[in-house]
Amino acid sequence: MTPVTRSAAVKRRAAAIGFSATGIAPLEANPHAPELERWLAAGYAGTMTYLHRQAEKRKDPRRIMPEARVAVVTLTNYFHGSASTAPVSGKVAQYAWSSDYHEVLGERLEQLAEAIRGVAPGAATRCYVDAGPVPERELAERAGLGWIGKNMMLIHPEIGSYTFIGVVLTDAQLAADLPFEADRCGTCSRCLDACPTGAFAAPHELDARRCISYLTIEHRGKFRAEQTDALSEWVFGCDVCQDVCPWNVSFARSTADPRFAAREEVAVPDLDAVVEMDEAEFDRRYGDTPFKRPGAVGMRRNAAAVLRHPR
Ligand code: B12
Ligand code: SF4
Ligand code: SF4
Repeated sequence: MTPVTRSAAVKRRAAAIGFSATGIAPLEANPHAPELERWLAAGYAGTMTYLHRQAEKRKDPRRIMPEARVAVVTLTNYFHGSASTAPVSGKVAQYAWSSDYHEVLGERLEQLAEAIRGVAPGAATRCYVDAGPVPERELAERAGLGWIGKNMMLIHPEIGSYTFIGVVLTDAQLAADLPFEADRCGTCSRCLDACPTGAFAAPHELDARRCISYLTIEHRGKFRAEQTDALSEWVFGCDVCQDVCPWNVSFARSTADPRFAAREEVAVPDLDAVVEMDEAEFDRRYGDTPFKRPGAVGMRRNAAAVLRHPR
């Protein structure tokens, strides 16, 4: 097999496993390392101190796995339709409406890694999804899967941005794709204008400390009054800067993947019940969902903040 036929076989297998799109990027120094440095120096990472610790590897992903030559990058569509959840109960970002994607995609990436070893016997492989020091959006762009929009999302021209990114790093000899070089945002600035908290300091420059997603998922401890207000009706994550993007309005299609079927108690949680929930009940109900990141303490805080917000 040649590197080209090996790559084609890996992509066919990826489609059969259920990935929406797959591309292959050569592992090279990150051309946007200076932007990452500036972003961190500005303090935009807030308390996500792991991003500082991982910076050297994000700036040069060859340091993550020195023998690796390429990243096999996958997108998985999780869109559930344009309707947001009923604000009466608090909104949840669509990526969290089903069981934890880390587990579903972790299993699928392992199957893909097995397929890579099938076409390149003895190859080393390592799988990542939203974990580890992997610059996932950067690699997806270099694998030809789309461009990084002004809202910092990786946007696929036929699928939109409601996608998870999953990566397999490998030393297998696979032919790489061309990077996606076009910037299809043009003069549009809808995402920047629509952000309810004004979290974008500039295009491609998100001050995470002001982002509802950060506040509801990553922030630990109590909210200050202005943070409580910032949440508005969002109890977990936020989709505003994706909802308004014309590429999603035109191209995003609902997923039919049964592993990402929406679960009502996650998509439309009963906030009064969440506020009252003890750890055991929270684990029983939400232990296998993305809510486990902020945990019972964080979700009780978020729910209380949304309930305080006048509707
Ligand atoms: C930390 C983090 C967050 C933080 C910070 C977000 C941010 N914008 O950086 C918070 C908690 C706020 C967050 C929120 C969300 N996140 Co998040 N997050 C991450 C994580 C773990 C690291 C991202 C990171 O390193 N940020 C630092 C910035 C500086 O780096 P970067 O995002 O890679 O950006 C690069 C480019 O923007 C480029 N760049 C900089 N300037 C310029 C200029 C131009 C012109 C260009 C082209 C590029 C460019 O350089 C940067 C550094 O390489 C990744 C997973 C991962 N391992 O990468 C998921 C990830 C980015 N998140 C994801 C998701 C789904 C979300 C949310 C949509 C969830 C939600 N609905 O609430 C929101 C979206 C908010 C937004 N508009 O970005 C997905 C994105 C999928 C996609 N299609 O893009 C990822 C990839 C996880 C995954 N595996 O699916 N997230
Ligand atoms: S996720 Fe929401 S709060 Fe965060 S940048 Fe996008 S629109 Fe703003
Ligand atoms: S809303 Fe407009 S500017 Fe923002 S990411 Fe989409 S196309 Fe780009």
